[in-house]
This record gives sequence, C-alpha cells and structure tokens, in this order.
Amino acid sequence: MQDTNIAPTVTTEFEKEVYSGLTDYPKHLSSKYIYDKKGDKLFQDIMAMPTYYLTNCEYEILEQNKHEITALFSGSGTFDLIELGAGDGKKTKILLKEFSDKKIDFTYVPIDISNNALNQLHDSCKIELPEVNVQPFQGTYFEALKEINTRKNRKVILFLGSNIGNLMHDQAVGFMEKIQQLMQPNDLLLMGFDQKKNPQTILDAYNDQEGITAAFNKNILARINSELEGNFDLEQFLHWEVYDPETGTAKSFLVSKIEQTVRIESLDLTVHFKQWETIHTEISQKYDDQIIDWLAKESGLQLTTAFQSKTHSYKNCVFKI
Ligand code: AVJ
Repeated sequence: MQDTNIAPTVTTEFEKEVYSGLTDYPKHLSSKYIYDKKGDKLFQDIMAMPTYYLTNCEYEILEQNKHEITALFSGSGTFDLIELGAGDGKKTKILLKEFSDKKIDFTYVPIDISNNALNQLHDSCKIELPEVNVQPFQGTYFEALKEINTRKNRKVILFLGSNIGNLMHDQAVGFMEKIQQLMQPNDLLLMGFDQKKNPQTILDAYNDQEGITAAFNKNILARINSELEGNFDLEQFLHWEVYDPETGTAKSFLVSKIEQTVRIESLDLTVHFKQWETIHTEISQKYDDQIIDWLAKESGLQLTTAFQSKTHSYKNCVFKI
C-alpha cells in the first residue's frame, strides 16, 4: 500500500487522489468525490427511498424533540447555528422553523462543499423562512470552521445525517478533536449517528433494487470520465455492499466484471483491472453506545444528551467541551 509516483501533470486534490487510489493495491477512491451535481441529485434520490431509513429516523427525532432542542440551544442567548455538510437542509428546516416561530435570535450558517446545494438551500430559505438570517459558506468543513471561528457569537454546530460514518474511527476522532478545539464552554455540537441494527436492514439501505445506490457509487467513475477524460464503462462494474455486524462497518465497492483496461487521459494513466478486482469507495460506519462514548472521550467532548428514534435505529447526540 505504498504511495505511488505522481505524474507531473497531476495537480488538483481530485487528480492526486484518483491517481494514487487507482495505482494502489487494493484500489480505492474517496467517497467525497461522488458529490458533483449529478451525485448531489442521486443522494437526494437515496434520501427519498423508503429503504434508506436514516433520513426518516433523523427527521422523526428532530420533529419529536424540537422543543427540548430549542431550549437546549437557546439557553445562553444568541448563537450561530453552523451546519457542516448542510446539503438540502430538509431536516434542519424543522429546527429553523421552530426557532423562527419562537423568535429565537440566531444566524443560520450552512456550510457545504457544493455551491449548487448551498444556493438552492439559500433560495428555499428566503421563501420558506424569510425571517431567518442565512449566511451560507462554501468550502471544506475546516476552511469554513476556521473562518467562522473569527466570529464572536456562541456556536451551535450541527453535523447530521450520520455523515461522520464516512470516516474511519481514527479520522473521526481527528475531526471531532478539531471541532472540540474550536468550541467554547457554552458551545454545543449535535451529531447524528446511525446505529447498529439488523444487518439485513443495513444491506437493504445500501443496495436498493432500483439501482439508485449503484448509480450513486458509480458516479465517481462517471466524474473521472467527464472531468479527467476517463473512459470507464460503467456497465462493466458491479456495485457491491458488505456489512460487518461486529465492527459496524458497511463498505461499498465497485467490482470489475471483466478483465479490462481504462485510460484516464488527463492523468496520462492507464489502469488495468483483473476480473473481479475491486475499488473500495465508501464506508458508512454504524455505531453503538460504547463506540460513541469512546469517540467522545478520545476527542475531549462530553456527551450531554442523546435522542433516539422510536425503533432505536438512529441517535442524535449533543456534546459540549
Ligand atoms: C451521506 C455519508 C451519510 O453513508 O449513509 C448513502 C452516503 N452512501 N448511500 C451514508 C450514502 C450510500 C451516506 N452519508
């Protein structure tokens, strides 16, 4: 698993990661690159699937507990509600609406890497929640958090959707530590954690019959084709999901159905696939109380409150420093 030589033409992060991931053994690509315009849309389609229970669970938790959450967040006066990876903000709007109705003094700061998603969110807020002050920020989580840290307001940070699950535990700790370092004593962090559950339910969520998740996973290849002049034949790859009920790790792969050679012109790279060779693309970690307690301890955070869905399928946890 050594880092391979980087071709001189390779410059952007995306190019670098595609180059090193596809010349590594076993091959891998980072799921963060799935989300271009088409990837954003496919993820919205995933969230609308009945089998992708995560969205409904979190929606239910926020809806059922909005009064308690409002009291918790607004207890120490005005604040910035900073959302990492806001996306379409559909679930957050439950809270925005509640805060707005209760005349809570706050500023909504949605952060997303996708300008497209942010613009849509900003526009819809203007129409649906005209009273809410929205200050979107486009960039990576850390660029944004650094920038926002220069603001004086108290911070309530949202990290919903079990997005943390895309990180392996050591990365998740690193991420939560960085957030912890930006928090002041009255600041709060609300995170969503998908829970360990019947393994079949998890496999069904990540392997729908209509092939939406397969298209989402393969979009990383489509993106290489369109942005890096690749010639992946998407038909010749199989979306494959596995779930380990002991570790709670769901993993997505793209498996080459045939022996094939792919050319990526802008990297001047030829990639060879043996039949049934894999590209690992994503992890979606599932949690239990032990893991959450451990993550909190490792990153210097204190768990103050946890809300869970009726089915115990999903949890939203509130942390302070
Ligand atoms: C957006 C990272 C929470 O891992 O459940 C959905 C992405 N991947 N179906 C997840 C995803 C396949 C999703 N997260």
